[in-house]
Formats: sequence, C-alpha cells, structure tokens
Amino acid sequence: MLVGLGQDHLFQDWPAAGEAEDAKHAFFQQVQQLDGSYPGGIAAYVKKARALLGAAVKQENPFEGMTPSVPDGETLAYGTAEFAAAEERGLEEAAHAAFVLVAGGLGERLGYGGIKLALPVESTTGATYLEFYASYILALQARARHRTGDASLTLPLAIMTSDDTDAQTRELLQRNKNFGMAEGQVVIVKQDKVPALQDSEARLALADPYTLDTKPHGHGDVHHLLLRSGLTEQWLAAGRKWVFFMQDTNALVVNSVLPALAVSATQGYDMNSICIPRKAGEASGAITKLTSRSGDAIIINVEYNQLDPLLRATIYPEGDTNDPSTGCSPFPGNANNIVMSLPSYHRVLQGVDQGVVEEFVNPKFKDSTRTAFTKPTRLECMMQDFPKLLAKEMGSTALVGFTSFEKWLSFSPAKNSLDAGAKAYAATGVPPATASSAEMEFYRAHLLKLRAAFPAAAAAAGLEDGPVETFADIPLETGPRVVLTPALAVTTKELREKLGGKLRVSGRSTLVLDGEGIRVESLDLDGTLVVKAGPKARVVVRDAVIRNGGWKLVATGEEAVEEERIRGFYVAKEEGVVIDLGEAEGDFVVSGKGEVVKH
Ligand code: UGB
Repeated sequence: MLVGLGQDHLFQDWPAAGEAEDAKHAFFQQVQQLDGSYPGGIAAYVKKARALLGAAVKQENPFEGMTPSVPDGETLAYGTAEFAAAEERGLEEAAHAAFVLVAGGLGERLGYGGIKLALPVESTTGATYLEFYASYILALQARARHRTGDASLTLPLAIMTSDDTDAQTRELLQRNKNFGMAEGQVVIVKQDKVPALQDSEARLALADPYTLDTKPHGHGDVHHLLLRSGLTEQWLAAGRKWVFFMQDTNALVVNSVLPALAVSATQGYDMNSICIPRKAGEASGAITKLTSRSGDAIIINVEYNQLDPLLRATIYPEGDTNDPSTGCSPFPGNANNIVMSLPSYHRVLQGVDQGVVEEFVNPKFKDSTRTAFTKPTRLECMMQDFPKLLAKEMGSTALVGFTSFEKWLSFSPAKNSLDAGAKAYAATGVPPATASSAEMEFYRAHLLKLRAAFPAAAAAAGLEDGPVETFADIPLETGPRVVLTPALAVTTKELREKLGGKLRVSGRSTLVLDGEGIRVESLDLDGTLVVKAGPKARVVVRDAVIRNGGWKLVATGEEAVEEERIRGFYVAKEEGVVIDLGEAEGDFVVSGKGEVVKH
C-alpha cells in the first residue's frame, strides 16, 4: 500500500530481508495503527495531503471568490433583565446537555510542563481548571435534579485528550476521585496523531528508519471521535438535546453556558458560537459571513492568521484593524466555545465525512521552488470549522449563529507565557492571555457581576477597585480578589438571593464563598474572608465587620514552583478569617469579626 502511495523512500535504508526483523514489524504495527485511526486510512490521508499541498504550492487562496462581511447575531449584556431571563431558560435546557472539553493541546505557548487542566485557575483557592469545570457541571446537575425531581439525573462530560495529555488527565481524575463526578459520568476519548509530511509530494516523514514521524491533528478531531466512540449516539438515545464544547483554560466560559443554551433553544440554532469583542491582531479567530459569487453564504470562523490577508484582498484594504468607534475589530471574536444541537449534530456526523472536518496544511517552504519544507508538516483541523460539514449535509436548512458576551464576563484564557504575553501587550495592547491575567480577570468578573447585580452597593462605593500591580511587565488589576464558586450561584437570580445588597468589600480584600447554602446578609470586609461549607450546611453571614492584614501578592523568585513562576507572583496567605465547615450539617451564623456560631 505504501509503495502504491509513492512512499517507497521509507524503505530506502532498510537492510536486507531477515535483518532487523523486530524493528520492521514494529514499523508495520505503527502503520496499521495509523491506518486504522484515520477515516479512509493512510491512503485517504495522503490523497488529501497531496491536494492541499498542491494548492499551497500554487499559493491558491482558500477564500477565492468569497466576500467577507460582519454577520448578524445575538448580543447579551450581563445585568440586563434579558440576560437573567436567558439564564433561567438556559437552566431548563441544561438538564438535557452534555459537555465536551477539548484538552489534547500541550501548554507549549504557556511554557507549562504539565497538562493545562491541572493548572490552578487562581492561586487563592488553588482549584485546577478540571476541578473548576467539574464543579460547574455538578452545580448545574444539582439544579437540574432539583427542578426535575430526578435524583439520578447526570450531566456527562467527555474530555478529548491526546498522547501528550492522556495519562496525566486520567491520573488527575483518579487522584481526585473524579472531582465528585460519578463513575462513568466522565469519559475520555483520545485523539490520535497523524503522519508528518516531509515535502510537497506528501511523502511521509520518518522519525528514525523504522518509525514514522507523527504530529497532532488539531482540535477538529473531537467531532469524529465523538461519533466513533458512540457517545453522540448514547447521548441522543438518553434524550439529550445539546452538546457544549469548551476549551481547556477559559474558566469564564461558565458565565456564558446558560444564556448561550437559551439562545440556541429560542433561535433553533444547529450550531451557536460564543463570541466576544475582538481586538485587531489578537490570536483569536473571527466569526465571519462569507458570501460566494453565486450568493451562497456561510457563517464561519476565519482563523487569526488568515483574516488580515482575506480582508486586504477583498473589501477591507486596511486589513485586520479596529473600528475607531468601538476600539475593536468589527468581526466578533471566536471564543471557541460552541453549542451544538445534538440531533442535527449526530445526523451530520453520520454523513459521508464521519465528522472529519475540512483540513488545512501550513507548510514552511525552504525556498521559492516551494517543494521542500524547513521541517515536516501535517494536515490539521479545527473544531469551529463544523459549519462546512453542516452545510454539506443539511444545505441551507442548517442554522448557524453566534451569541456575543462581554469579554470580561466570558473569555480570558491562559495561553501565553509571561514573556510572550508582555511583549504582545506592549506592542499592540492585545490582552496578554497569560495565567496571571486569566487569574486576575477571573476575580474581576466576580466583582463586575456583583456590581451589576447590586447597583446600590456599587453606587455606594461598597465594591471598590483594587490597586494595579505589575508582575513580569504585565500590569494587572489585582483586587479585590473575589471567588464565588458555582456551588454558590450559577445565575444572576441566585447571586441576588445569596448575597444581600449590604456588601462592602475593599479593593485589597480577598473574599471566597464556596457552598450552596451560604448567604450574605451584611458584610463589611477589609482583608480576607473565606467561607467554605458542604451541601448540608446553611451559613448566614450577618453583621460581620472583618478587618485583617489580608492575603498579599508577592513577586516570585528563582525558587518558585512552576504554577507560580508562569504567573510571576504567589499569594502570601498571612492573615485572614478562614471558615471551613467541611461536611458539617446544620445552621451557622458568621458575624462580628468572623466568629461562627451553630444554631
Ligand atoms: N486542542 C486539542 O484538544 N487538540 C489539539 O490537537 C490542539 C488543541 P489552543 P488555538 O481561544 O482565542 C483556538 O492551541 O488553536 C485543544 C481557535 O482556533 O489553545 O490557537 C487545546 O487543548 C481560535 O479561533 O488555541 O486557537 C485547547 O483546549 C481562537 O478562538 C483548544 O483545543 C482561539 O482558540 C484550543 O487550542 C482562542
């Protein structure tokens, strides 16, 4: 088969028959595995690669004949009655949702050695990304059980890993007893790598004489894997309606889950992308309407490296620039969190392509002959390219839309190293997207939500801004550091029920409220207060006036552990009130300087 595919170079340096038999067998085992994991096998892969590389050699424009324009979509602003109503509607839909986390990517850009899901979202509680997402899904599950009266209702989570992340993801789950998720509730599907290509003839590259070089195929693998694993079929059979896709390091996505589900339900969207305002030049794709010469249109992500040339070649001669009136690109930014309607999603996956989204290739040619590469490349695919499959299988009946949210509310990933983030920020003012900025923006989102939910407290300056401190050349709004866990509240309505308007939190404070049964009637905080309670405790914070030295941020030195080093600071937990009720049951009151009394 390989010789038939023009791959005879692979055997060029092999010794005569009878020699190195074990190595030769190992080679064919790898070939067999690669052949089995790609739909259509290596033959299909090489054929597609030749076509795509041929187009790259001729420098063909993949958007030839397409005119971009800004699509129409929904915009929801936090704090409005519309937003709160969408959350309530979303709660109904969430009972029928399944969640998917794409987590096969290595944190290379982030400069982190471990898997990104094991990284703490913030240093105050130290909860990792995976723990945080699990706690959100469990919080939605608790609400859904309560609403439906079905105590066995379970919201599934599928995690896509890769060879780079699989073992560590499994280990993280095992070590933490699935973060409270039931056996079988979380399922791992592993993506396979694809053969690397050494030249524009699509000849396969060798890592050594008996091993093919392989590379990751991109997050687009998730669609085919969900079909191949039988998960979409199972979910459909269990009556689920929605699949919600999340990236590995954007904790703020949880603020957009419920309203986006509501928009999908009311608009009947087959696919709904969560968007945020995008700064020109930012490494986030743009949701764009592309209209062909025949008038057919598709709403799809145009990746950040392709947007500028596409705009320049068509109707925006200045390329990827900000609109002076808004200071942002006119194209909504792709947060790469997607809601799919499960019935149409599963139907499309069963089509001829089996969920293999259109691939692309990005070779770096050695010279102007455009044949040899500086290093091997591979075909790649992106999960947000699904509209092309939708259009292929459903034609113009496919409904693709997007829902835009404020960036502070829904998007702040940890993707870049401190160095890269600081450079990008200094050069163009784009968000640094570092672990440090993601952490501070996580706290800030809670503060801004409180301000919007309690305008009276905010107007009375009860929710102050904290200082701006610079760590590793990145200026950060460092306070107050507020963490309100999903167990406490998943909607604006719950937030308003749980926290009274009598709230004063100074800019240097740390406030953590973690527990479904916690309610704050009146709190004046200047320092640190942490209240943690299990599901069977009811805790009221009443007439509490808490003053202490609080927790401070300290710049990291040489000896810092990796999780701190990639932030540039650590939290010195010196003085504060920490109330951890564990699994205690009953009614508790926290008052005065932080005293706890059981009733
Ligand atoms: N991922 C996998 O699971 N497998 C892979 O093979 C590769 C990645 P990156 P990227 O947030 O602003 C995306 O590398 O690809 C997972 C969108 O394409 O963090 O540069 C990985 O673990 C872009 O349109 O992002 O850019 C992670 O969870 C824009 O929206 C996820 O895929 C951009 O994100 C994304 O991988 C953004």
